[in-house]
Amino acid sequence: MKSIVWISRCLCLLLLSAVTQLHAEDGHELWLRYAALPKTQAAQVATHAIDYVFKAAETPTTQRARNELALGVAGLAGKKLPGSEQIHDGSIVLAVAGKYAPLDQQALPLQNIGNEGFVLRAITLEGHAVIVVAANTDIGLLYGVFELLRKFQLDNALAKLDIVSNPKISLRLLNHWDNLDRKVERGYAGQSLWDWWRLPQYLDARYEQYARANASIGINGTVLNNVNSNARILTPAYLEKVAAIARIMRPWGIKVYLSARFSAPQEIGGLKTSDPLDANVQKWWNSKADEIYQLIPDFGGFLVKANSEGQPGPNDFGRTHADGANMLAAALKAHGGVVMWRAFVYSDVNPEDRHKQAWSEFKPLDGKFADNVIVQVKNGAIDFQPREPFHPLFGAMPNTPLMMEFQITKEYLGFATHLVYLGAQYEEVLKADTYAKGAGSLVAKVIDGSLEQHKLSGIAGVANIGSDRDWSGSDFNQANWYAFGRLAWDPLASSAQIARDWLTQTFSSDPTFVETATQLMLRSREAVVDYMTPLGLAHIMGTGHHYGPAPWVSDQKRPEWNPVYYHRADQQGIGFDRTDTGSAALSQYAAAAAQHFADPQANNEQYLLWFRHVSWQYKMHSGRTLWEELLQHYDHGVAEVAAMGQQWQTLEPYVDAERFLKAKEFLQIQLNEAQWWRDACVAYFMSISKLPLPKGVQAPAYNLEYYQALSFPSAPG
Ligand code: BDP
Repeated sequence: MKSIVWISRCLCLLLLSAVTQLHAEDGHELWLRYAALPKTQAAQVATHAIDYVFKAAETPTTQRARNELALGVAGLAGKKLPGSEQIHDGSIVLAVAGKYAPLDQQALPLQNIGNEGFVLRAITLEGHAVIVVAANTDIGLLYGVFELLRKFQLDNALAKLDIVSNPKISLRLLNHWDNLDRKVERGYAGQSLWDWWRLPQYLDARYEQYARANASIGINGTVLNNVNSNARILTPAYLEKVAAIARIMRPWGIKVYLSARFSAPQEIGGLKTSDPLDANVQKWWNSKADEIYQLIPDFGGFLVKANSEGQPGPNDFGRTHADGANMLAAALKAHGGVVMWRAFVYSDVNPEDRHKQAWSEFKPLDGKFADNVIVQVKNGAIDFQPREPFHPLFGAMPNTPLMMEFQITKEYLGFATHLVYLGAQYEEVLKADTYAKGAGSLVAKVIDGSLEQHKLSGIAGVANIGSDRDWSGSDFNQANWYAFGRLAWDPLASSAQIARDWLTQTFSSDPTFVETATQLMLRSREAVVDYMTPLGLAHIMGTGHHYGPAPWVSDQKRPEWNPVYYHRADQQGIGFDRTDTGSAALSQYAAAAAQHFADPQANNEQYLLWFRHVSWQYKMHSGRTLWEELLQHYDHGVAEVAAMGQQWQTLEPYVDAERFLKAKEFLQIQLNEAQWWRDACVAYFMSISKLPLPKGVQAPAYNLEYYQALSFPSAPG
């Protein structure tokens, strides 16, 4: 009997270890693997992490900070951190201000770091060489621990550690476009993480893992449901489920928010109207807010998509966006909640250039929003294209706090399979100069509130997270989630450095690996621009699913849903004239920004066809004609993807087999599809320009009709 038990135990263990191995490197651990460091680095960490001394009140958050520290040091340096009362050389001192007098005498700059910041410093304390992690709050301490663990992996100068850090932006949020049936709009990583059906009784372990991953990069809020929202999320049964998620998020410093459907008073409240000036409607929202805060005392607030793409909104009742936003803001005000009101609006009955419509609608409302409203603006005026000039509303509404909306999920950038590092795109937008108050009025300064001294500031990323084991549909997509969080914390950080950090934490700290893979990631952004939409082209993708090239589409009901609306190619030339001879969208920018975008002398051809309509024979700075240049960019994009594939191939010795192979195969898909984009666009533009291909330029693999006939009825997202 005994031996049977013994044998079955061994079998179980074997099975378990096989399973562990199977899942060992499938991307599930994200950048929090804490894999063993190389010997010398591990030894360094071990000397700086003999034990830890805890000088803070015990809270669910500090518990998590301590666990994380122990977990990290165990993984990285193979060392158990015992935790002790006494300080020694090599102690890590975790302290919250006011809890440990000797540390308070050290004059750490705690008064400058607010509620979420931290100080990490190697100092001598009570005669011992220690590293302190100090903060004003337990959440600051948790962030400090994550940063310390990052430094253990990245830094060789631990004895000189000296970091004072606090987030520049106060609301750092993910936006989930997740529906209640678990479909994710524009999601390519499986189903929604939120298992509404089984909530609140069943709490998937992934909720906590999700919260931990977000906390590790400083994200402090999450909007759980789609902006194309279902009013049911506001019913009591669903609010219970939301409250259950909020309880898991709370210790990690993450607040929960909801997308609110503007017509909810009619749809679930039994009212005849949702007019924001109607007293009964106001009463309904007030009591809805009270009900929510009863369940979720730290509820963050509402995100609203109104009067956009068929969603209900205040315009339906003859009211403005400010009327709508302020009504919701009033309901949340007493509870400390905010309204994030989206500026992504355009209308099919408005003949004005789509680029101009949000500005025209929102600029006149500047200063008319309540003080707990923040207007959420997409990075560009059209829609998350591979490259867009920054949205003209940035810098144009000085009296209203504006927050940034980036897309992390790659709706227009090859979905989950293409390797496109978006950190580079985010950085380009954040560091763009609006010139609103002269040179240096960067978009980053608009959204961190510093340009106009706004207290409320925010940034949101449309999440790429789903139920896939690797969370984001590919390992490299995790980098976009990570980069978003890091840039939300510090919008002027370098995306190249962030890529290095991510690679080190996610794959390997080997310098050859990190340098090569960083180059690969950095070139990926320009590659996608080149093989999809070079020289300022935009929105020439397939209808509905938004995958693959379809510059020929011209049969959609709304003019601005047709790619031909955007490229305006004819036999003479190509591009959207947004100068004064065209739609004059350029005039929505400060003069110096406009000059940067569209002055031929400014030598900025990245945006040429976005702002100008030019002849196919237009002379580019290279000396080539526009036609030749366009072809050159398409070919370059494809060649870049081929080169990325080759670069990845050289990295095989540094990466575990499972993740190596997945990235390799995805890069092959990307190469095939880059070629498809190039060939289809070249075939189409040839048919319009009637120009031959210059010598040496390869003809598309198939004729135009072939590409036009492709269809994708079951595309994901
Ligand atoms: C577009 C997406 C659509 C979203 C919309 C939005 O195609 O699915 O609902 O943006 O942001 O890019 O509201």
